Amino acid sequence: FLSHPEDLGVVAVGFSGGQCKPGVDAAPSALIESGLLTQLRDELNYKLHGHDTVHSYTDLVPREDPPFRNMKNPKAVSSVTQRLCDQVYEHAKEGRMVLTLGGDHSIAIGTIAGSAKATRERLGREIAVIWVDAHADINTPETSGSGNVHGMPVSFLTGLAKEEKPEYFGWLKPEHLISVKKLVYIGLRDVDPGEKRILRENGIKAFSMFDIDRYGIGRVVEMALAHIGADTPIHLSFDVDALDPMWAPSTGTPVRGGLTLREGDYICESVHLTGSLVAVDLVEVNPSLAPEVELGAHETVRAGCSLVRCALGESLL
Ligand code: 5AB
Ligand code: MN
Ligand code: MN
Ligand code: MN
Repeated sequence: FLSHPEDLGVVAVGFSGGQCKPGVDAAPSALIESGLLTQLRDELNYKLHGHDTVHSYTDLVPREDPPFRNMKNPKAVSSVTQRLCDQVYEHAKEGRMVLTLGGDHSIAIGTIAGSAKATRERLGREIAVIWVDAHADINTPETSGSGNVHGMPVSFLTGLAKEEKPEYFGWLKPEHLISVKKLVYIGLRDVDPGEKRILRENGIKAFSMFDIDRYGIGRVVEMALAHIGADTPIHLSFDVDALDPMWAPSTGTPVRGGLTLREGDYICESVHLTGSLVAVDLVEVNPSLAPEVELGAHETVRAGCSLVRCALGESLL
């Protein structure tokens, strides 16, 4: 689906307004400093675009941003994701693969909206989304207990949550949205009651940790790919908290009983092998959160780099 598969649009987003813990904004720099982009360039032979800037979008964060429909920092998240949507769109419409380094998971509102729109325009196709996460991130503003937008991106992207006002995600138009039929989850183990209802009522395909224990990661990925169908452009949105805290302790909402690093890498490798990948997000690395900060941050950054390299083809022999 890519007209320039060796070209990689990089969008580094130091944004943390979709949740309340500081630190996740430092992740893109930490990932880059640990050598990720150099490896992509020198070892995987990508031609990088947009890699020189880590965007913090401070100009877009308003001084006053009171809750709206229960959402925290609604104007900031809306305007940052809107800008991000344009940035991802600009890369994707050139036929480049797009890599976004977050930031908290609210940023997927922008990245997926941008790749959905570009793929519609360029190929007349709908994208599929593989959402790898401990959480479903499909709360509506009304079902959310926390008010944190990083727990809501999928509801806005599927149109299950709607808002007219442009400053509160009303900028999302039909061309930005994805179908619930082409969405599939892997790794779930901490889903809110309201989210379970939404998943059930909309028949959304989800593979939880139970399914991974039952079938093994190989069959789960096979079933996930079969669900979206061969020959469909794929956007992979990987929340590092899908991994067990043993591998990724430095993250805002860790949940025990998760994927091993190898299982995470395997998902990324398999998605790469389809040849249908058009965009990847890596989110929720927070280098300042871990029981033993220094060690935990290092391990989490290392895991994040491994996932990205696998998604971009490192394991091809
Ligand atoms: B993450 C929770 N469901 O809505 C909520 O890390 C957690 O992007 C959301 O997956 C976790 O606040 C968001 C309780
Ligand atoms: Mn080219
Ligand atoms: Mn999560
Ligand atoms: Mn998430």
